[in-house]
Amino acid sequence: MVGRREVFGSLLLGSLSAYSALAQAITYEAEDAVLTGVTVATDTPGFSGTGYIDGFDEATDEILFTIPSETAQLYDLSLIYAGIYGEKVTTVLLNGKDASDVSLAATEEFTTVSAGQVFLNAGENTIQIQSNWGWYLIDAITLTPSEPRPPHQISTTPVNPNANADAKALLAYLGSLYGSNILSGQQDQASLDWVTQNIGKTPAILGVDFMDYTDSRTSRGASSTDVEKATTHTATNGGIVTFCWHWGAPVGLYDTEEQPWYSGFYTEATDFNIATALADTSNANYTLLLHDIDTIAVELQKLEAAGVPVLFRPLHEAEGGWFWWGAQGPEPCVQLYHLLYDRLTNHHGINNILWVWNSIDAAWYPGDEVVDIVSADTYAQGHGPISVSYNALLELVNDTKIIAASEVGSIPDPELLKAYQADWSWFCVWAGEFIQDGVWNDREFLERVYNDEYVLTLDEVQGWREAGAGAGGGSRK
Ligand SMILES: *[C@@H]1O[C@H](CO)[C@@H](O)[C@H](O)[C@H]1NC(C)=O
Ligand SMILES: *[C@@H]1O[C@H](CO)[C@@H](O)[C@H](O)[C@H]1NC(C)=O
Ligand SMILES: [Ca+2]
Repeated sequence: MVGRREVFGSLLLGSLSAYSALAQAITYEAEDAVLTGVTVATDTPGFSGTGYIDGFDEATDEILFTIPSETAQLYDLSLIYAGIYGEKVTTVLLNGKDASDVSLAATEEFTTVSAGQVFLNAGENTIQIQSNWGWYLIDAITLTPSEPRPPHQISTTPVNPNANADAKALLAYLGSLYGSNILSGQQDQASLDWVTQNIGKTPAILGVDFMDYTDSRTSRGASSTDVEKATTHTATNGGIVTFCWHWGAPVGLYDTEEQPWYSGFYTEATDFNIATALADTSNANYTLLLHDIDTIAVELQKLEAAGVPVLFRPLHEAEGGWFWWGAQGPEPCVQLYHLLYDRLTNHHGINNILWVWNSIDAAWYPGDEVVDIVSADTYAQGHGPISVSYNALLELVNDTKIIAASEVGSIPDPELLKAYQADWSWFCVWAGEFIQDGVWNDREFLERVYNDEYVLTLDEVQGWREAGAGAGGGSRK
């Protein structure tokens, strides 16, 4: 229990309930921890305890705290630091793994910054603060038992007022499971089949792509049967489908050896400029965008006619900037999203779509009135609950929308999802190596996940349409 002291002067508080609520925040002084390559200093005023730690200048420098916890429990972790050398980044490890980076803004005084949540085991735990960029002062860390999250406030009414019964039932079904289960998902039919053949269970959700339907690709020989595969997965096999769209730029593909046409959704493979194209509606490139959207509309109408609602995730990972639709910043991207929504919903009257948005940054958010579900794509290895992204999305929509892990490399561990209250509605593992190489997800782990009660597979989502209709779209959970 070295270095432990109560943060709040609990004896000064009058009421017992206030005492129990506040007394649980515990500070661990850095100067009392095990130090490697760093030193205790006292020159900068405002620290707690008897000093703070300076001298993070080598990659191996670290502070190691030993933290007892009476029970296995989730805590909010904060760092008290001073950024007197400017903006930096530090790395925090829990029990020697699950590394996460914490940004430290430049400050003149000691300041508290959130370092996310940590699930401590009963007994002794370790928290390490490792150099990363180095050059910051660490005074202490604090741990506070996380507040139980209040009940979710999600809406299960589609944003399109004319959404059809299939779309309504699907959103209501997802809402009825939210926080109680996660649906398994797999990108690509061949990879989904690999799971069936090797793990003995079939993912509930098939992820497919509108990539190879538009002119700049079909004119160069591309073709796709993803719409047929999606129809079979839902109409014949009783599953659920999600479509992304690696939208090849309609024009301006470099089509060179380094940047071949089939990479045409990447910013670096085209000089197509989304801001210029959207600047006026008489522009030839604006017309080309509409033409591509109209091409996808034909495919969506086939799915609608076949009774297949679509979790549609266009303009994904926009905030990363690596796709042309995100290359000119948030404004043209949000404009393109509204154009897509309006063209498909109002012009074509397509009503089987649930609209899945895929960036976390609020500057990119297209608005509550055009988004049914928010999501994030994350490729961290090691089966963590991705709780930092989950909590950021929760904040983005104030817990009013369902949240999905729309692309992952490693599947989050169901035990950690529950412990961290990271209530992702579904996960979708990306295709090929991510599911098959034994590195992102090893065989033993896949067998455990696919047999976990918390994880729903194709056999367990049979009848979702009736269950969703029964759950009643429009309810709030
Ligand atoms: C349309 O985009 C192409 C490819 O970036 C570009 O060369 C062309 O100038 C654009 N046309 C207009 C009218 O802006
Ligand atoms: C977020 O939701 C809570 C609970 O419904 C509500 O009290 C609060 O006003 C909402 N905040 C915003 C910013 O919408
Ligand atoms: Ca201190």
